[in-house]
Amino acid sequence: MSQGTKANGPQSTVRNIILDSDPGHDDAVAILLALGNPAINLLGVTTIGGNQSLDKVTYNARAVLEKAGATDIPVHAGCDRPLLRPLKVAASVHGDTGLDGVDLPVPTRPLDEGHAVNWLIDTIMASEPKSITLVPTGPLTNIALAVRMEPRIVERVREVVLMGGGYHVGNSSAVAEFNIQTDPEAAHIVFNESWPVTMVGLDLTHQALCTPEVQRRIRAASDNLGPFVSGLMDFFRKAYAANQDFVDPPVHDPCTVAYLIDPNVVRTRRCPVDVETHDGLTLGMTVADLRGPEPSAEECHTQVATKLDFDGFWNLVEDAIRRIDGTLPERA
Ligand SMILES: [Ca+2]
Repeated sequence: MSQGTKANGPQSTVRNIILDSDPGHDDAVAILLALGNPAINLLGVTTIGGNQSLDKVTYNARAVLEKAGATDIPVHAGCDRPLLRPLKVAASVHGDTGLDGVDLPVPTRPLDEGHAVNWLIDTIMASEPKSITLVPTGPLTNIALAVRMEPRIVERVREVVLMGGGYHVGNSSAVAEFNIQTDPEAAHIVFNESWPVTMVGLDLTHQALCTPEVQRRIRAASDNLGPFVSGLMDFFRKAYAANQDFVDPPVHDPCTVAYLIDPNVVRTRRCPVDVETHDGLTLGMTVADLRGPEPSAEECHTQVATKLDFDGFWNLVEDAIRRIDGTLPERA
């Protein structure tokens, strides 16, 4: 499938996005949702050490694009560790490869040259102002470094829609989520820049459960990506049952892309959010101030995702798989 077929003129409502990710089972679904929805134009994937080592997640990103036939999408490798802290990968959730549970195709497209941070800066600065949305679904190290190296990207990016954090829920600790706690200093930088930030956190993504019924539908959607995603979910289901006492696994990362496709699928509330960087009980907590009336966009540049339209979300995922694999039924 070629991304060039998506309408992308000045009047177009198609969103140009860059996925900054650490695939990862749910990152893989986010990539497929971005590829398979006509409202999204995926400009490229940048990678970040997180769920697994940088080398492994970068290979996984390329392999997922290969599986989807999207070898026109560039992949640039980014930082292999957080700004200040050692990387602690999430092998218990994503396995030794980072994408355990499926056979990955060997990527035919070579890894693109150039560090992800340089590519992010160059791509954003060469584009029309406010034409690119950043979608980080891993630790925020690459994005924070890009801001420090070229502060003008803050004005130039349309918005940042990230998976991370939570206002009432944690998973790495009682109050902190994995992506944010992995590099809290980077997250602090990203949340405190003036660009619009939407935090799609655990409060929202724990509603995106891949139930057995959802998984059956996805498996039957096509012969290629249907069984592929279902295989990923088989592993994810066992990992979440063993580690976090979930009956069905929450598929976090594609909720960011779903929000960009249709904000009715992912509801938000505007509120100040900051990140705890002090070591101790609350390291990496995203502190959302939900007191008082909801502030305006002029008063507050951050918002948090609150309520998922479960059926709407999974319809988008199934639809994307069908569109990529060419099994989308013609609609009257
Ligand atoms: Ca991720």
